Amino acid sequence: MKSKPKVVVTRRLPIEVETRMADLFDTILRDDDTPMTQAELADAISDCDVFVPTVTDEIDAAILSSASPRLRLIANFGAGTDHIDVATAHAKGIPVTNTPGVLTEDTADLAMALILAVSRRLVEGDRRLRAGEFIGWGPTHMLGHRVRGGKLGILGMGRIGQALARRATAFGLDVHYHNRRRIPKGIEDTLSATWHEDLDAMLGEVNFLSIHCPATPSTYHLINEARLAKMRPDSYIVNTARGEVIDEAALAAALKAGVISGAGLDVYEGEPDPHPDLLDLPNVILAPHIGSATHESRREMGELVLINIRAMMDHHAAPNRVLPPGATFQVAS
Ligand code: 8YV
Repeated sequence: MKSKPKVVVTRRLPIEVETRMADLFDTILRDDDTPMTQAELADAISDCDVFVPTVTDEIDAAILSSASPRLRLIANFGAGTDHIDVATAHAKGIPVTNTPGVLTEDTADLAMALILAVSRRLVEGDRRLRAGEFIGWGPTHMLGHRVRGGKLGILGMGRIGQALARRATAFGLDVHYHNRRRIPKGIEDTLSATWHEDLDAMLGEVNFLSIHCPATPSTYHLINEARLAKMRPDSYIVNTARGEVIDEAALAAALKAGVISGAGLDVYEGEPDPHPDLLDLPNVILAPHIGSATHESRREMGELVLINIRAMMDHHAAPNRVLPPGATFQVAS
């Protein structure tokens, strides 16, 4: 590609990323930071060489049918690509890239923070104090559960799951995991992690369950009413992955009925709105999808978007190509 590619960005990005993009490409940036409507997305994708969406954009087959014949790349700002119909993009010859790796440690930090905060009732305590309900220390006030010595179940032992395992060990948690495939023995040993082929068996054992698998048809509502019923009443669930992995209505009911003790959530099925029943429950922490919300992660995510676009322009394979299941990698011409 000889002239500068036209790059359309759907949301405001960190200013240093926008500045660099504007230097390098013919970049169309947003003035306001609201998610685009489907009509706006269809319009935006119809006239560009590179499209840069985020998790708030639903890039389905209908949007892809509006894509400009010039469209050479969808460079997602974010690691998860469940909001993009990657199979249809692939069939149309449009590569999709993402931004993995750079947000791993920050997201694992948030998962660990939620484990600590929910089991020690930190947010509930803050709310109570502000409401004037702290009338002094009491021997039986605000009791939570001890982290050290507990068992943590990690559902999805990829980069972020492994980063959480490293933190959890330092807090004295015994690490268990369920993953489609067992991770290599050497990594298991380094993480002192025990593999469970059977998710249901792991659920009955753990004090904490932290979700780190992607949202796919096979992980949809993986944690449902029946699986919640297998968990211990003194256990907690943390989700910094995707809301769709948990049946949120079933989770709200389980929390209300005391089937489990609490939850720390950063992601929701109907984002941005959590299930309404969750809003009234004291034993739930509701974070606003901030797993990668550090200046550092967001800058580095922008860097990866730039690198993927530059590689494509130079006729190299974009380094962070995402392929649909079963597809094989082909170098772009
Ligand atoms: C990102 C995320 O900030 O990377 C992901 O998949 O869930 C978030 O942490 C978001 O996707 C930005 O598009």
